[in-house]
Amino acid sequence: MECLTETDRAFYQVQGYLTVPNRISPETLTALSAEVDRFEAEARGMTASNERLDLEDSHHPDAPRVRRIKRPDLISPVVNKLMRSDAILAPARDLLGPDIRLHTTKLNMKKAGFGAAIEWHQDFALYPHTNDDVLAIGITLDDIGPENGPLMVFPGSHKGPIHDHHADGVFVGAMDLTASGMDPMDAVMLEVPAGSITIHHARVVHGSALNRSDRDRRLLFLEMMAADAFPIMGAMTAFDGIADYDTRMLCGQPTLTPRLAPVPVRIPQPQPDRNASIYEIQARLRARAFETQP
Ligand SMILES: O=C(O)CCC(=O)C(=O)O
Repeated sequence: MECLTETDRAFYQVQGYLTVPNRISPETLTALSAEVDRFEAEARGMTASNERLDLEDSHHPDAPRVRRIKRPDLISPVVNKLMRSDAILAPARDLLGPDIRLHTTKLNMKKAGFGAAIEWHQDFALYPHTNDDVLAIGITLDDIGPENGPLMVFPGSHKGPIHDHHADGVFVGAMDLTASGMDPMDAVMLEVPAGSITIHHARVVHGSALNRSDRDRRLLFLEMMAADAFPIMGAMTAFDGIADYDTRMLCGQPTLTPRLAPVPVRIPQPQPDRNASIYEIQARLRARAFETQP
């Protein structure tokens, strides 16, 4: 083990999540916040989301509202450096082994007063792989408490089925908790100070509410998997052949031999008609659990 304890790893394996408080240096946190400010400034004057920024439904060119910075590892040197640092990769290796590939990155803003909810879902429903050594590391830019839209997870749900994430015959990236027989009271909130990391297993059921509070909840997600976990047909994982796929190696060695594990899988197809963000596709779910924007 490089940085986690055996107790941490056992907790993650049983519960499907883990928090590691105060893992990110104050200097990195300040640099990340400055990057966020830079991208938010870019949104002024924008009339629609683009390949860099996903805008809130209530965005206005004169009153910019960003809900997500897309692929910040590609447009922010600070994020890219952090993603490749031991602050992130040491705990990742403790849980996934030495060979790790990036799936994607995103910085969900959930700004004070209006930051959008993310409906309950399992990441593995969006991108099923040949084994489930797949997880997301969240880096908290702000203190996270019950009031500002904490990430919520159902402990142990990563050992259960992949739930139905379809509505009206189309994949919507969100599940109806009631239909799946789950009670929101069983979810736990990941409350951690700024500069901490959260880790959640790709099969764990998770979501987060609208941020009505007066405090931002900015959370950078780095999603990754063991290098021998390969996407299954229909997964929302885009790459141009193996050379492109291998550019995503974060550490260790790539392989051409997927490890096949007996994991439950549902194919996230048919997809909605356009390449929309999770916020847009989840809007098709009829039984939404969380309040939408004021
Ligand atoms: O930002 C959050 O609270 C949830 C993020 C998430 O699950 C996602 O973006 O897929």
